[in-house]
Amino acid sequence: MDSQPLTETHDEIVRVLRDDGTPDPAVDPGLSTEELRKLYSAMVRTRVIDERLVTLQRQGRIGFHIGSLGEEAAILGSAFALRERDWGFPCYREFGAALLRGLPLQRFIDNMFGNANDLVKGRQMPDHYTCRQARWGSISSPIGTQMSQAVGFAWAARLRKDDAVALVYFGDGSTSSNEFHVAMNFAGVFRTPTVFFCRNNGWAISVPVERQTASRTFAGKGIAYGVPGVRVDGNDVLAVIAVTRRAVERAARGEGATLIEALTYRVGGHSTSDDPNRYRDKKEVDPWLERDPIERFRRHLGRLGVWSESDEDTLRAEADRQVREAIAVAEKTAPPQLETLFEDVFADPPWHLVEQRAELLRGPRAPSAH
Ligand SMILES: Cc1ncc(C[n+]2csc(CCOP(=O)(O)OP(=O)(O)O)c2C)c(N)n1
Ligand SMILES: [Mg+2]
Repeated sequence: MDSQPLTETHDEIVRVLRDDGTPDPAVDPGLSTEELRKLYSAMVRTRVIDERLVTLQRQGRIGFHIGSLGEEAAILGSAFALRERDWGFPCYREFGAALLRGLPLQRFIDNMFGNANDLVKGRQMPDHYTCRQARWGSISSPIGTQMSQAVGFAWAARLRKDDAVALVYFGDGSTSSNEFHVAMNFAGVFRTPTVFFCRNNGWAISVPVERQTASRTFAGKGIAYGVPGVRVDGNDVLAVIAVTRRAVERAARGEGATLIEALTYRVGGHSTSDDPNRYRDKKEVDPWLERDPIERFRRHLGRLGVWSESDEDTLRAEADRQVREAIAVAEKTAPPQLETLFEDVFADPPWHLVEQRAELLRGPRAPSAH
């Protein structure tokens, strides 16, 4: 695998798990049993948390969630391929990868509630956690912004002779943002150690990929910038690891950026605020349920004899217990103090903010909607 050039045709889709379920030894990243189990557990944990958060939103206990149902292989596999010293620059759909990198579950759930322990002090939407210790960029809602941040980070790392690589996540829709073109161009010219990880999940809210681009592939967009592109089956976690590792190694060697297009599918709505039945035929979803990345990986582990029914039951029960505990703690935590609204911008707040703060604190506090 390592000696093969990155595909130039952009037609080939790299896979490890073949139709008959056996792995292709030429591409298999060769994980140890312990690594396989850890990776699978992280994928299941992500799904369990996702499902619980959707329920919480439906119960009116949190305001919003943006999930990763069906995209766990692309999200977790790519994060798994990073080395500890590398950085991830996420968009809003990769909380599972952040947890794998070391985001504490409680901190994530505190952000979902925007409570007093939320590091962003309840000022952001849910799913906008931050975690520097996991070497993870903080999340901005405007799509694409993280791409120029990742390229800037990677360029700075190169100037400092630090071999850290920056991997940036974005969706198919974000390839139409200014930031994509700016970032790809800079990465191509300066050969920055950046991995562009495009989750092609078929949709950008209600816009299907056919309306997003006339290009045959998203990987092919790299040609214009001198950045090699590669397509990978984004529901095959081992293939995602294989191609991401190659791109990370290539970047660390000083050979520049790679654009990865991971073909996957957004099985759920865009977010809990979206109803995909308004614009998408359910028949389109069914074949993707058959290609569920978690089921597929579990079948592989079962064949290898490294995962049993009882492992599955223990894992799901444990993941469910952990998320419920974190939710119970977060829900009991008070909201941020009102005066925190006035912090973090001015060292010496101007007089009008001092007055507004005093006025706010004189009045009663309105109850939360959640
Ligand atoms: C600059 C900007 N324009 C529009 C939006 C509204 N918006 C939020 S997510 C989204 C779709 C993004 O789709 P994609 O990049 O494919 O990512 P996905 O949600 O499918 O993971 C849009 C248009 C935004 N957040 N920022
Ligand atoms: Mg998309």
